[in-house]
Order: sequence, then structure tokens, then C-alpha cells
Amino acid sequence: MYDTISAISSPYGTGAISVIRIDGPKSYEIIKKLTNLDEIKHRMVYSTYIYFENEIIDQVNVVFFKSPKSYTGNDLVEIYAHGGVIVTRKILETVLSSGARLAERGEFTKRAFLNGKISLVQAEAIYQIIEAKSEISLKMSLQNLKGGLNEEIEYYRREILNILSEIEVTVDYPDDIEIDTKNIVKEIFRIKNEIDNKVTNSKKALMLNDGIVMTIIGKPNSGKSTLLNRLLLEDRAIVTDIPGTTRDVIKGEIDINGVRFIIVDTAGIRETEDIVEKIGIDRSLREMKKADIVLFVLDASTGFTKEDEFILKEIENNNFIPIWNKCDSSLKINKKFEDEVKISALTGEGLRNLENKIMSKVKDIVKSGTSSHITTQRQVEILERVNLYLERAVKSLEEGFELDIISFDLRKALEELDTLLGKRFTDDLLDNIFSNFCVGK
Ligand SMILES: Nc1nc2c(ncn2[C@@H]2O[C@H](COP(=O)(O)OP(=O)(O)OP(=O)(O)O)[C@@H](O)[C@H]2O)c(=O)[nH]1
Ligand SMILES: [Mg+2]
Repeated sequence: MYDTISAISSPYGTGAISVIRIDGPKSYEIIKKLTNLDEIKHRMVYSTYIYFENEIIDQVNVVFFKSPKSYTGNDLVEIYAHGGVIVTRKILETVLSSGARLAERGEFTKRAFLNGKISLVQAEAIYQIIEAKSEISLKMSLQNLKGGLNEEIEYYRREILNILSEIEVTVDYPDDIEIDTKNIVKEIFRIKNEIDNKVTNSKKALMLNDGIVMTIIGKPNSGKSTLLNRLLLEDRAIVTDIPGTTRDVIKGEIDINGVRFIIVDTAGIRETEDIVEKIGIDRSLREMKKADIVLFVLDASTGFTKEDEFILKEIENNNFIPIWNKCDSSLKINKKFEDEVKISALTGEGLRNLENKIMSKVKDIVKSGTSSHITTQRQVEILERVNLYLERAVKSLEEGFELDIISFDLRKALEELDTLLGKRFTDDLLDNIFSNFCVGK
């Protein structure tokens, strides 16, 4: 059912070693022909040469993984070549001219999925390991590769299946068995609550994956852009002593203790007649609403002003950290907030304290996020749909509907869980997932 595919699995460019993979029924035959080896044993490393029309192309190491004990589950060959662009491409061309076709993105991993080597959730985990932008996302993806999420979903499946069988027995023998509606409602609610908690934690997990958005807000000239540059360790935003310097939103990424943050610098908020500045301030307010954390920058050299009062009203409902900046200069501050932090964005003083404060703000997100195995939007959406079906089943039960209708909803919930794991899938779904992968993965 498979043809033979090949691709360069290492990144494009010059490196110490490059990897070319061949997968499918002809892979053994192709590698034997290209190396002139008499026999290539399963999982043995052969140091040899690759030839094309009796001419040496490269000296390589070759490993043959016999089906089913390979990444894909098919016969698979890996060639480790000297990592030059030309030599690697030449080997690939030779393999292709010997009867393989060029692999599509993620096709090796897709084959692993289709052969039942990994679940869809594990395929997603593989993608996320490659794409991980922080240690925490890496950790979460590795847990799923090990089967963390599979186990949880299997547990929900079993629980729903138990309820379903209880109902179906009653449907089959309506005269003999009395249905305990109350207990069934209770059971469905219990599972639904567990899934609800899971979804809540999952959203935090997604936040950790995408990066926690931290937006710097404050009046003009308070040192927001200086703070951005300091946190990013580079001169990203323009800094001047002219109030109203920043007009547009500027973003950057940092890692604090293994957690990924997206930092957003914004235009200083004040009343102004300047049209461009006004637009900038509108954008600041918009960014503020999207923030997970607001860094509220106050100027220690001016003290708390009317402008700050105005901004405070805007951010009151946000999760914010009050920061007195410019603490290296003459201070005009009285303690205003219980949890305020004093820094100098100019000298870097107090930055460590600020980072600690930030970490304590996200402690809860990190804790509940890392306890969740959900790592993609697709997985969250499926769990939300499962809960809608469970909710509907409960409602129908309470309103005294036919048991058939209730088991229909429970079955739908089960189908959703199967889609999550990839026990049920469509070509579109697979295309969607695997087309994000690199060629050769
Ligand atoms: N002494 C001192 N000066 C600072 C500090 N942080 C920023 N400044 C100075 O304050 C001025 C304004 O800094 P910016 O970072 O541009 O301020 P901003 O809040 O981004 O200003 P807008 O973009 O206009 O809203 C510059 O002259 C900075 O050098 C600090 O910690 N100490
Ligand atoms: Mg600025």
C-alpha cells in the first residue's frame, strides 16, 4: 500500500553530517544497489560508499531498519552523509533516480501514524518537540510523546463507555431493568467536571506554548521602551527623552526560567491632539486588553501623577505589576501599591526582583498548565465538544427523553475522543496536521 519515498531529513545547509531517509518497500533494494553491500542487517551501522554509475558520490554510514521495527513501521533506511549541500543533494537525486519519490512534508511521521506506531496526539507531540520555544513546552510535548494524553483520553473513553453500556442494557431489556437516572446524571456530571477542569488547565497550557503575553503600559517618558530593550537585551525600540517617542506596538520574546514570554512595548498613554500619537494610544489600550500580564511603568522622578491615575483606572481589572522605574535618580515616591517593584531600566538595577515578581504572577499558570497534557488548540476544541454532548445527554435525561437519544449523544462524545487520538480521522485532518511538519520528518 506504500510506495517508496525519500527526503533529506537534516536542515538545509552545510553541517557536519546530513541525513537522507528512504522509506517503503524498495528502500532495502535501493540502498543495496547504491552501496554494493552483499547484505545489510537490521539496525547495524555500515560504514561504506555510495556509488552512482560506478562513481563514488560519498563515504557514508548506513542503517537499515526492518519493518515493523522502524520509525515509520515500514522498511526504512537512514544514510548519514558528509554534511555538504551538494553531496547531500546528489545522494538524494541518486536515490530518487533509483525508484523512490520525493517525500511530502511530515510523510514519514504520517506513515508512523497510519501504521499504528504512534497516535495522532503523539504525532502532534513530535511536531511540538521540534517547534518548542521554551523548556516548559518541550517538557509537556515529551510527556505526550510518552503517552500522557493518550492515557487520559482512554480513561474518559472508558468512563463514558461504562455509562453507555448501562443505558444500552436498559434499552435492550426495558422490562427487566430499571434505569437509575439519578446515578447516571451524577456520573455524567462527574466526568463532565473532570473534562471542564482539563479544558481550563489546557487553556493555560496553550498559553505556555504560545508564550505569556506581557504588555508594558505607562505614561509617556516613563521608560517603557528602555525596559523592553533591557528585558530583550537588545536595542529594539527607539528611546529618547521626548515624551511620545513610541507610536507603534513593538514585540519581542524572552525566556524567564524556562517560560516563554511575548513582551509588548506600547505608546505612552496621555491626552494628546497629535493624530499619530492618538492612534498609537488606541493601540496601547487594545494591546492592554489582550495582555496576560500588564507591566505598569511609573516614573520615580515624577511620582504618581494624574496621567498614572487615568491609566490605573484602565488597567484595574488586569493582572498588573506596578513598577517604579528610574529608581537610580532622585526619588519622588511614596509607597503606593502593596506589591510594587523598584527598578532602573537604565542600569538594570532591580531587574532580578522584577523577574521574580513576574514568575510569582505566572506560578499558577505554570502549575496548572504543566499538569495538563493538552498542547494544541485542536485538542481543546475537541474536549469542549465532548462536554457539549455530555451536557446535552444530561439535559435529555432530566427532561425524560428516550434513552436512545441519550446514548446517541454519548456515542458522539466517544467519537470525538476517538478523533482526538486519531482512531477516527479524515484526510483533511491529517493534511492539516502533517503539512506543518518539515520534509524528511
Ligand atoms: N535615569 C533614568 N532614566 C531612564 C530610565 N529609564 C528610561 N530613562 C530615560 O527616560 C527617557 C524616556 O525613556 P523611554 O524608554 O523612551 O520612555 P517611554 O516610556 O518608552 O516613552 P514613550 O515611548 O514616549 O511613551 C529616556 O531619556 C531614557 O533614557 C531609568 O531607569 N533611569
Ligand atoms: Mg517608548
